[in-house]
Amino acid sequence: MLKVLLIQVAREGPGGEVWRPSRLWFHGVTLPYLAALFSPRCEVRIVDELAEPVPFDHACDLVGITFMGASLPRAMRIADAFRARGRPVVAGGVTATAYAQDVLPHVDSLVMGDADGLVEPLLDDLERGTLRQVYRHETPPPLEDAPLPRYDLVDPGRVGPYFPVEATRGCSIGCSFCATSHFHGRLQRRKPIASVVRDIDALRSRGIRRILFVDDNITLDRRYFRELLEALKSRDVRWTANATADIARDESLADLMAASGCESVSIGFETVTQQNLALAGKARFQTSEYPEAVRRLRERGIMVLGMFVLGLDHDTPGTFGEIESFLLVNKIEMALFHILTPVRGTPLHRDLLEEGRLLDRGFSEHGADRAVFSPAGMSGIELEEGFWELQRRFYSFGSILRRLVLVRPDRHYLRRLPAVAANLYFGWLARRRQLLI
Ligand code: B12
Repeated sequence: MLKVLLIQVAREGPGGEVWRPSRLWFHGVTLPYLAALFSPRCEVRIVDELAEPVPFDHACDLVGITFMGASLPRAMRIADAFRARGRPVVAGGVTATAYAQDVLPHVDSLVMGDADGLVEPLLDDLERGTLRQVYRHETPPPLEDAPLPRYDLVDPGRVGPYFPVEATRGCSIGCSFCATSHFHGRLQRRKPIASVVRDIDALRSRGIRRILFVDDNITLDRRYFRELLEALKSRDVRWTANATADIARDESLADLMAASGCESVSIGFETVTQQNLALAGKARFQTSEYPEAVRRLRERGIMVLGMFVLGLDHDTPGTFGEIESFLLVNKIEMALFHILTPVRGTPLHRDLLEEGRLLDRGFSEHGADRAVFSPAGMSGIELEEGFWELQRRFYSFGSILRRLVLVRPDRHYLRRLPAVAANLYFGWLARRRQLLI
């Protein structure tokens, strides 16, 4: 049997160090899923660098690496190091695909797009010594045969309580800045509900009851989403997922979410300025409907994590305060802010390139706290400073008290209290100007 080592590369700090949290609360399904694709012919070891160091001397026939955003330079150094030890290296994933020309000089092969259906030919070629530079599908493959991820390879002592499950891949909305909706051709593919339930049941049999759906937009096809929720109802799990701001328009759907164990949703609000939404290709949503959406979820005990991108063209130095007050007034439990990153292959990247607004700052700057383009309504410094100030103010003690503690108690009050601990931790990070990962 071939031996394969699969590595998820972490991001480096300014001094080249890798910050390793004591526990990975959330993780992706990439490694366990890839492990399942390789397993029929290989003995697989997976290493998430956020949880353990890279074992450079591990004896294996192939090293597979996956990475996101600012981890690219480190991933390339890791690839070089394995190749220097005589190990062939294959890379894959959204970032590797978007930046293929930067990755190819450092690897033996690159899988662009989904690996489903490409692992067999890759292994055949590896055994024959004829690895190709690029493996890719003409059209994204269906997910009918998606295997059960190798959850057994993940150490629950280091990871969790949330375990990742994938139901769908891709999103058809096509926000101008989103890497994955363009990566998957603005098309959503769905796993059969039976396969999703199989994955969840495999986790339940390991005593895991908390599920993170890693899907870009699991709510897109409402019929499918409802069917999935019906199947979850009897399974006694707690789940969280990405959702869009229109999710609570239909109150019966919100009821079903609560009844199926929905604990929280991450909503891509992106902005509180309607012109920005239009600019980002999300004009079908209305910022004016955000408060009602939050209220409907809140009264059902579903917490909201608001996700925002900063630096859209209608953002000004006043935007940070507007977002903060929206979050305070609506008592939103958590929020993640991200300065826009123009990823190659997205309309945002194309437009900024045409307008001469891209800054040549290197990949290690492609993090949530860096402006790698010239914003329209403020300077890059103002954007970066505004990012930290917003983070610090939102997670300040006063804000936590107003949003989570000194609120009129309802029957879900106690369920929200664990969010206080998460808020305090984020506040501690913000005061040190440190990103979560
Ligand atoms: C879960 C998740 C996380 C988790 C867990 C990460 C982890 N360590 O596992 C957390 C929250 C930690 C995280 C963090 C970040 N993430 Co993230 N994350 C995701 C998310 C939602 C799901 C990943 C997943 O499980 N996908 C399902 C699997 C099955 O699909 P897949 O990974 O694409 O893999 C398939 C193929 O791509 C291919 N493939 C992938 N890798 C490889 C490797 C080899 C060798 C081969 C052969 C094939 C292959 O085969 C797989 C099967 O077909 C994706 C969005 C998405 N839908 O993918 C964003 C996403 C990958 N993240 C992204 C980003 C930007 C980040 C952050 C940089 C955000 C930040 N804070 O700044 C950080 C960086 C973390 C780090 N230090 O590296 C972006 C990447 C965009 C880009 N161009 O770089 C994405 C695409 C989100 C988006 N829409 O923009 N993330």
